[in-house]
Amino acid sequence: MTISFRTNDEVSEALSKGHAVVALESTLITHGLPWPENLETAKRAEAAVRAEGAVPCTIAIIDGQIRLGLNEQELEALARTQRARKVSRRDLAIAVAKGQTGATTVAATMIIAAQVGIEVFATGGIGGVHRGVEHTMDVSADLTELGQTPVTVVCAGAKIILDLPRTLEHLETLGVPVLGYQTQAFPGFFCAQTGLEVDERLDDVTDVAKVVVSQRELGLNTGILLAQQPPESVALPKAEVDTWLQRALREASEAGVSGKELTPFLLDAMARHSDGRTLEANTALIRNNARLGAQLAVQLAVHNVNAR
Ligand code: PSU
Ligand code: MN
Repeated sequence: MTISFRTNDEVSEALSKGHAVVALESTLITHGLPWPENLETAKRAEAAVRAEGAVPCTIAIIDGQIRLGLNEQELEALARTQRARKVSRRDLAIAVAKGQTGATTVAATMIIAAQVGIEVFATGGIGGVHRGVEHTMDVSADLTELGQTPVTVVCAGAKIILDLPRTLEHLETLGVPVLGYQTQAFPGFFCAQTGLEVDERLDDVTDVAKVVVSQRELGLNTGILLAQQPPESVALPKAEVDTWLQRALREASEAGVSGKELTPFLLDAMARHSDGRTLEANTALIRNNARLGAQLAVQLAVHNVNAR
């Protein structure tokens, strides 16, 4: 059996010419956001990448085929389907072998991006160490992947639903640089401030590109986390978010939700409790991260041309 890996023409051409490409994930489309905001957000993230002069590459699995770059119909079909598998590292082989349709998480998107040489990937907020980890051992495979796959993940930090201090500790253990773009504060998804800090604040995309290049040249082979705060106009105060989150966490425990269902359940519950305010913040920060990811990819492409 040969694994089918299909890259669309635009992405193939950009990769072969060394042009800027930004990977985008698909779990946020199928499991992170409701219809129709999910499709709208996916399209606007792609548009934001293009506006900066880079090529967007949304990654998903369609009928067992690993796809890099989706057309409009495919994106819409994915946004509408109820039956996409949430595919992280452990699910990849199963989804491909069984011919399933699947949406790739941060971890799975990183794996696929790295295999074709895409260095930059933009998302909303990464997964991490869950609250109550001492009972559940629930630590997102996103962290493990960041520790072993050389892709820069542009995000608004980690999701506020998580145990953020432990998430940062784990990233440190794994040797993942945590960079703050124009911020010293480590953001928590909808929240600009979490009381935590990044390793290093960088105010200029060219300085971020230099770190990415050094990391590559040193052969360190871990990912890099590039965090920026959510746009000020949509960022939500942590105290308010905490009330919605406590309610969501209680509901999850009453309903016995755990494992891969937990993150989608909490995001959905918080969107309801906040009358859509978390949803508004979520979609805006994804676009914002896509824009920064594209700026970084463009800088890296310039560097690569000069280095030839
Ligand atoms: N970012 C968002 N919404 C999401 C996710 C990220 O704005 O839904 C997804 C990502 O795909 C991430 C996943 O990899 O949530 C984490 O899931 P878990 O905690 O089960 O590892
Ligand atoms: Mn988990």
